[in-house]
Amino acid sequence: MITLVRPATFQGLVASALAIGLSTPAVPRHAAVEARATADTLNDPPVLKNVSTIPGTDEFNLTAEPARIALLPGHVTEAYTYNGSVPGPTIEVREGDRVIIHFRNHLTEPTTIHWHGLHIPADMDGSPLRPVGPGKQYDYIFTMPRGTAGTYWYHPHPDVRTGYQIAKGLFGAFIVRDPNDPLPASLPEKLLILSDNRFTPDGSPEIADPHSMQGQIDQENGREGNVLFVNGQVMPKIMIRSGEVQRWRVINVSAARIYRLAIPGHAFLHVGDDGGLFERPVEINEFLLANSERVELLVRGTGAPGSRAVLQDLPYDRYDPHTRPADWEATRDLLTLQYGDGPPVVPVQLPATLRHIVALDTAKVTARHVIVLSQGLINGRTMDMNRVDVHSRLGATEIWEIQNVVTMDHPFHLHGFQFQILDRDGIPEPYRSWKDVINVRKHQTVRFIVRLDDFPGRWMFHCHILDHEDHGMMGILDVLPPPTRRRM
Ligand SMILES: [Cu+2]
Repeated sequence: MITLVRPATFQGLVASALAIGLSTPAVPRHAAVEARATADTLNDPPVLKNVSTIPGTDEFNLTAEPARIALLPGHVTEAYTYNGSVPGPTIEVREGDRVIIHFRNHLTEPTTIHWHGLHIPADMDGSPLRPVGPGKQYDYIFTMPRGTAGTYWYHPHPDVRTGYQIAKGLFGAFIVRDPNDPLPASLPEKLLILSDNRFTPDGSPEIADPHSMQGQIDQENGREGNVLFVNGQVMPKIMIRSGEVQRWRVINVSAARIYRLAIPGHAFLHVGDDGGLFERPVEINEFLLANSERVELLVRGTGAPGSRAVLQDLPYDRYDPHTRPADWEATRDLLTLQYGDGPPVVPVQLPATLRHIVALDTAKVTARHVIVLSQGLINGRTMDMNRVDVHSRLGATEIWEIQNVVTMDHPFHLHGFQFQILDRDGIPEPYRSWKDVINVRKHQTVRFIVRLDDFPGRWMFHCHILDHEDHGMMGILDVLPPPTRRRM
C-alpha cells in the first residue's frame, strides 16, 4: 500500500472518512436508479497514426481544416478541426523520441500550433512570431527531452485569434510517455479534455461582437460557455469497478473557465502536474484546474457495486466583483462515474515514490524579474511583437515574481520552460512539481524559479485567459546565447 505524505496545507482537504487502503467502499450501496450500460460512453479522441517506420522516430500528419461536424450534439455546423475531429487527435510519443509533425493549414486565415508545455526549440514552439499562412505548411521537428513524460496539449497561437480558433474547435492532447513509468501499466487510463462553449441557435459557436455588452463582458471575464464538455461530449459516463484504481489525465482547454473539480464521496490521489509526475502522491478531495493546466489523478473506486457518482465543477470565484456572472455559484455536472454490478476487485499495489525531482537551487539565481499583472496589461503594457520585455541569458537561473494587482485571477503561462513554484504570498509551496502555468489569484504574488538551460530565442509569456491574451496581455522573453556565440 501507498504511504502518503500530506503537506500541511492539504490537511484540511483530506477526507477523514476515506481509508487509504482502497478496500472499503465508502459510498453506501443504493438501488440503481437508471438502466446501466456496461461500457464507457466517454470516447477517447482518435490517436494520431505514427507513419514512421524508424524506431525512436514519431512522424505525424496534422491538418487544420474546416469541417461540418456537431460541436453541440444534434447541430451540424462548420467548425475548425485538426484532421476532421474535435478534439483533435491525441498525439502520443515517448521520452527521447524524435518527433516530426507535418502541419498543413487548410484554413482561410493564418494559424500556428503551439505545443503547450513542451521544452523544444523556439522556432518549433508555434508562437505568434511564426504564423503559418492559409494554404501553407510547416514541419515541427523536435526531440522529447528525458524526464518530461506527462500530459500536454496543442492549440493554435496566432496573434489576436487564439481564442476564436480554439472556440471553433482547434485543440488536442499531447501525451509524452516514460518507458519506465512508475505507475502500474495495468491501471485503466482515461483522458478528460475539459472545454466549454456557447452557441447560436444553429449550433455555431456564439462569439460576441467586441463592441456589444456581451463582448465587453467576455473581454473582461474571458469567454465562458454554458455547455460543458468532456472530450467534446456532454455528460459522458466512465465505468469503474468497486476497488478499481484508474489513472486520469485531465486538461483544461477552456478559454476562461477555471474548474474546481470534485467527485463527492471520493478522494483523489493527485500524482502529477503540468510537467509530469510528482515525487509522491498527494491525497485531495478537490482541486482547481486553471486554464491550460493539466493534472494526473488516481481515481479509486471506493463506491459500492451498482452505485454512481458525478464529477462536478464546484463554484469558484475568480471574477472581478463588477462582472461576476449571476450564476457563478452554480455547481455543474461534467461526467458520471458508474459502478458496475460486479463484486469488488482487489486494489492494485501502488508505489510510494514516483520519481525524484531535483530542486532548482535558489543560491544559483543569476537574475530576478518582477511581472505585474493588471487588467489587460503586463507591466503596464500590451503586447508588441517587436518589443522584448524580459532579457535573459542562456544558462541563467532566474526567479520570476508574478504580482497580480487586480481583483480577478490571471493564470500565467511561460512558453518553453518548466518552472518550480517557490511560494504563494510568501507561503512555501508544499511540494515540488514542474509547472508551465500558474493561476495567480486576485491580489496574490507567486514566485517561481526557472532555469533557461537551453533553447535560445524569443518566447511568449502571457495570461492564459484567451481573451486577455488576444487583447495583448502578453510579453516576450528573449533568451540570448552566451556572448562568445552572440549573433552579430
Ligand atoms: Cu488574464
